[in-house]
Amino acid sequence: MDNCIFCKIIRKEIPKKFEYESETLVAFFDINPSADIHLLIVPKTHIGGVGDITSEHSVLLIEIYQVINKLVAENNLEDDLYRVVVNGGKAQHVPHLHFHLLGGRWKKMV
Ligand code: DGP
Repeated sequence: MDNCIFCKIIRKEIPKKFEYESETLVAFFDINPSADIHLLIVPKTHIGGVGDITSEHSVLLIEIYQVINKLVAENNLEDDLYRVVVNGGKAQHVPHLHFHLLGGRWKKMV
């Protein structure tokens, strides 16, 4: 998608340090963190949001949770507080499916 900010990040048109990258996914820190650790896990393929998920994405969804588990471990969150949040509808501001991994103390709602 030409004007999608996350597609631009994925295409590396906007410089961003990736904490994780595979053929299908990237993860990077949120620009406006809502918690001590606030990572975004983003599929490379443009899926608008939760409502656009189909059975074709079943493998991708498992990969997303595997990467979340990896990032939880890397950030020593197993025994700390962490949450995984996916916003939809008016709560979603970037219309490209993404998963928020929030660890440690919350500062505000995502
Ligand atoms: P949501 O409201 O669920 O769509 O969350 C979108 C999140 O994306 C929000 O927490 C801020 C973050 N975000 C938006 N633009 C950028 C960006 O250019 N870089 C980074 N790192 N995060 C961004």
